[in-house]
Amino acid sequence: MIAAFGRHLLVRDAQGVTYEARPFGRRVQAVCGDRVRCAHDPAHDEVHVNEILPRRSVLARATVRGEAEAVVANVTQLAVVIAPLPLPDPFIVDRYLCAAASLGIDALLVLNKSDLLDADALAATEDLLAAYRAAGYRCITASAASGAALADLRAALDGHTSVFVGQSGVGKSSLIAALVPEAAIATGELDRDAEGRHTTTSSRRYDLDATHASALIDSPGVRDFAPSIDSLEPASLGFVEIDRLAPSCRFADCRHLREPGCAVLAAVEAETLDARRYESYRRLRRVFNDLQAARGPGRRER
Ligand SMILES: Nc1nc2c(ncn2[C@@H]2O[C@H](COP(=O)(O)OP(=O)(O)OP(=O)(O)O)[C@@H](O)[C@H]2O)c(=O)[nH]1
Ligand SMILES: [Mg+2]
Ligand SMILES: [Zn+2]
Repeated sequence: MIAAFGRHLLVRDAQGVTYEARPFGRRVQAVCGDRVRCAHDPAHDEVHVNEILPRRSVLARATVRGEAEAVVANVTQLAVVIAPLPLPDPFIVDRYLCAAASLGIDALLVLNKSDLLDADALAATEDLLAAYRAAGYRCITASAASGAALADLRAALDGHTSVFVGQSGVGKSSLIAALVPEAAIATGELDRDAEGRHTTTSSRRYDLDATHASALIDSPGVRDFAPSIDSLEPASLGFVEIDRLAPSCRFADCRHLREPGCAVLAAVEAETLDARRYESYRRLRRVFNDLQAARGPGRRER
């Protein structure tokens, strides 16, 4: 499925033909990226989406009530986009990386608008990226406007279904438009906000190449993102660099908060673990606990 606008769906078949469709029945809650079974209703000349095929992955956000809400399905990679402007919120980045870890899918950081970076801004953003590089995440500094590093980006997207996520205005749609001519046309006709700016209002999938082996999903920008992290290992919440240190903690069930002999706290102290990433871990624990509590008594972790 390519896109959903409420109950108005856009689907594409194996031959690449696009159809407008409707969900058949209330239980069919398909999201962008879903593989669906459709039927043509000759009486109304409509295409019906009858069934969602099993999902290999589903990126979900947690609602304030602690419930999981599917955002996109069947992605194999999360491309988290940041830019010098709007100013990056690294906590949002960390939450997406946490979601990727919980899904067991790849994650990639893209710093867009490299054409805007003067020497000072470049140093500040490189500092931010250094913590992610140290943790082992792949980072690409690119520009949709100048075309810089788009070949590197394309290579990192090859063979994947990647969803582009991040704050509004970082250039997700612009990057996708620069990579996929079809997307450039689609975004040209999209809705504008009050200030006349283009802004994406629903997720949409594009083939990156003719073989359908690689695809990109554009998604609406967010102000915040709370991953639905039910399945996560509470000991690390997907922070790969904490994962690596945890076996050295004195206690096997160490939460890395104030336990004696904690290797994570020691690494923060020694400045070998990024203090901001560690703060992000603590904040995410609180979010995780609050969401568990919102879902009802008895589910709060310790
Ligand atoms: N200078 C510069 N501007 C860019 C670049 N990429 C995007 N922009 C501009 O940034 C603004 C936002 O770009 P979009 O692609 O709409 O951003 P988005 O992330 O899709 O935003 P939402 O759909 O609201 O989430 C537009 O005015 C773009 O022209 C870039 O590489 N360099
Ligand atoms: Mg957009
Ligand atoms: Zn510890």
